[in-house]
Amino acid sequence: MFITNLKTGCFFLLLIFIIQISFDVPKKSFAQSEQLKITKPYIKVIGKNAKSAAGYMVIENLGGEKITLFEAVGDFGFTMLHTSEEKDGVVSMIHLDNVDIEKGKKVKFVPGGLHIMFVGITEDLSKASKKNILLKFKNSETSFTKTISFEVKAK
Ligand SMILES: [Cu+2]
Repeated sequence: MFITNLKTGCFFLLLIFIIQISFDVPKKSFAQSEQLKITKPYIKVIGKNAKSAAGYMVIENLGGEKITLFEAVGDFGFTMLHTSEEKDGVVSMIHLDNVDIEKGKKVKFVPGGLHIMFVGITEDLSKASKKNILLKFKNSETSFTKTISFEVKAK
């Protein structure tokens, strides 16, 4: 009887411990990702079976410190962070390792400027209505992710 109680006691202690661990970790990253507000996410696709496309959105930093976007991941091709620059009438794209969003600021990914570049696209995006993109962010303490549903706007 005592042994059974001891075993049961240990089991419940372990269970409580496991539950605490599994709740502690997501709570922190949840709080971090809540500091970001992402609006108007969409992917502009031109034509059928396009091999490349661009993603746009507005990221607002509601937190108390700088947050950096360092990667975007989709399941239909490779992604990069780009900005566009016009020089002597020629528009070229520049690869970025990071995009900083200063505290209290909004950073707009818009046509002709910042964008998520999708290349080597493996499916006909023009047939999709939405695509999930995983955005990876970091601040001075940690890194965290946010999955955003991007509306596909095909032309
Ligand atoms: Cu680009």
